[in-house]
Amino acid sequence: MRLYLINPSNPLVSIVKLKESPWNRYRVWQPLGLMVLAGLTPREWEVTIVDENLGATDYPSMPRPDLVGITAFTSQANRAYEVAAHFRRLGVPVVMGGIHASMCTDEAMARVDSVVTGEAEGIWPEVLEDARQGSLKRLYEGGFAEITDVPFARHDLLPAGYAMGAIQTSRGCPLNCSFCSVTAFNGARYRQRPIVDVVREFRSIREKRVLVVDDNLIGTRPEHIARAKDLFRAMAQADLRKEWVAQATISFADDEELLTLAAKAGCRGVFIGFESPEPEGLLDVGRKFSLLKGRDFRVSVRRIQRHNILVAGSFIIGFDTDEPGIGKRIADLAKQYAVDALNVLFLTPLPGTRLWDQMKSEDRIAVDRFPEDWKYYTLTYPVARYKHLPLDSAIEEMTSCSREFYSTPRILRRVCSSLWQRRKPLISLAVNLSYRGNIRLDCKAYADFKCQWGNRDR
Ligand code: B12
Ligand code: SF4
Repeated sequence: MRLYLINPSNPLVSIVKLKESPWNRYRVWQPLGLMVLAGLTPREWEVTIVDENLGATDYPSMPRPDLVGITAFTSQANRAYEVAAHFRRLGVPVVMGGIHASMCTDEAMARVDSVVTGEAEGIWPEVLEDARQGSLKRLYEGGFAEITDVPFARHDLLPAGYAMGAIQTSRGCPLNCSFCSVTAFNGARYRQRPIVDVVREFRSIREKRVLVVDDNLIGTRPEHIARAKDLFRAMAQADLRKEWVAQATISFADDEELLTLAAKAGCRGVFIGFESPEPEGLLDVGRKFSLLKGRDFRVSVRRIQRHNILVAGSFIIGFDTDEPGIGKRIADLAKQYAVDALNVLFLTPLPGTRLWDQMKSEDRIAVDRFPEDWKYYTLTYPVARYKHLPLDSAIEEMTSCSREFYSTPRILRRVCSSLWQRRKPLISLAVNLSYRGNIRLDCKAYADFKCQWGNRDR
C-alpha cells in the first residue's frame, strides 16, 4: 500500500521564495506533523512525504498512491484542496488533517473524502485500516492525544537539504491568547513528552541544527520549569552536539540556572512574542502575563543573550490601540530591547480563535471569500478591518517598521554587537539578510494585494 503525505505550499509565504531570496533557504522548516503521522503508520505502508515547499512537484510523474494524506495550516488550505482535487480525479481517496481541517471541518469535508480533526495519534491506525478495507469514514475525531503515545517522528523520510531538523517536546498552552489557535487545537493542558523519548528522538535527527517547535518550551508553572531544566540536563549529558532554537515567553530570562542549562544543552536562539508596545494591546489579546510589573525587557533580553542565545522578537500590528506611527514605534522598541531579529505580523483572525469570533461578530473580517482567501491568512496581509489603520496605512506601518529595523546600518550594528559579544554573528547576518530580502518581496505582494482588495469596502 502506497501512502503520500503532502505538505501543500502557499506561494504567498515569503520564506518559500527561494529563487527570489536565497537567504530563505535557511528558513524552510520541516513538516513535523507529517513526520509524526509517518511514525504512526504501520510498516506495511510505503510512505512518501512530499513537501511542496522544497520546489514544484510533478504529481503526474509519480506512481499512483493508494491513499493521500494532506496537512494544512489555514494559509495552505486552498492549495490543499487543489492537490486533493487532483488525486480525487484519479480515484485516489484523500484524507485531510491538521489545524485547518480541524477548525473548518465542514469546508474540508466538502472537498476531501475524509477529515481527521485534532491530534492524530489515537486515530490514524484506524483510518489506515479503514482505507485498506475501502471503508473510510467521512469524519474521525482525534481529540487530544496521550502525550506518551506521540511516536518518534520519521526523520529519515525527508530528503537532505533542510537547514534545520524539527522536534516537539510538549503540547498545549493554558494562556489562550485571543489571536492564537494553540489552546483551541492542542488544549489548555501543558503536556510534556517523556525526557528519554525526546533525547532518543533528538539522536535520530541528522541535521546539526534543530527547531524545537513547542509553543512555549518552558511552560508556565514552576513544575514546568523544573521539567525544562531536567530535559536540558539530560540533553547536555547525552552530548547530542545539536544546536537548537525554540519559542518561549520572556519569563525564560528570569531564571539563570534555566538559561545556563539551556545553553549547555545547545540552545542558540529563542523566539519571544512581545506582541505589542501598548499595555492595553496586551490586555486586549489576553497577554496579561507579558506585563510583569517592573520588567525591563532590555535587561531580560540581554540576560538571555549573555548565554550566547540569539533573541528574535515578534510583534503584531493591528490592535485596536494601534495608530499611525506604530510601525516606527515597534522598530524603535525592538532596537531598544536589542533583539537580534524582529518579526512583525498583522493581527489576523484565524478560524477557531476568540479573535475570529470577536471580529466576525463586529463584521471586521475584510478578506472573506473562502476558501480562496485563506491564502492571505499568512499573518503578512492585513485581512481585517483595523480600528485606526485603514488598508494603506496598515501596509505603510508594516513596511516602515521593516525598513527601519532592517536598514543596513542597523543590521551592521547588530552583527557587530553579536561579534563583539561572541554570539554567532554569521547566523545573525543570515537571519537579518533573509528578513531584509523579504521586504522587497513583501512590497510587491502588498501591491498585488491592494489591486485585488483596495476597492473593497473596508
Ligand atoms: C512549527 C510551526 C511553524 C513552522 C512550519 C513547519 C511546518 N511546515 O510544519 C513555520 C515557522 C514555517 C510556521 C509558519 C507559519 N505558521 Co506556524 N506553527 C508552527 C507550530 C509552532 C508547530 C507546528 C508543529 O510542528 N506541530 C507539531 C506537529 C506534530 O503537530 P501538528 O502539525 O498539529 O500535527 C498533528 C495534528 O495536527 C495531526 N495532523 C496534522 N496534519 C495531518 C494530516 C493528516 C492527513 C492527518 C490525518 C492528521 C494530521 O496529526 C499530527 C499529530 O497529532 C504551530 C503551533 C502548534 N502547536 O501547532 C504553529 C501554527 C501551526 N502556525 C501558525 C501560523 C499562523 C503560521 C503562519 C501562517 C504564520 C507565521 N508567520 O507564523 C506560517 C504559515 C506557513 C505556511 N507554509 O503557510 C498557526 C496556524 C493557525 C491556523 N489556523 O492555520 C499555529 C497553530 C500557531 C498559532 N499561533 O496559532 N509555523
Ligand atoms: S500565543 Fe503563545 S502564549 Fe499565547 S496562547 Fe498561543 S502559544 Fe500560548
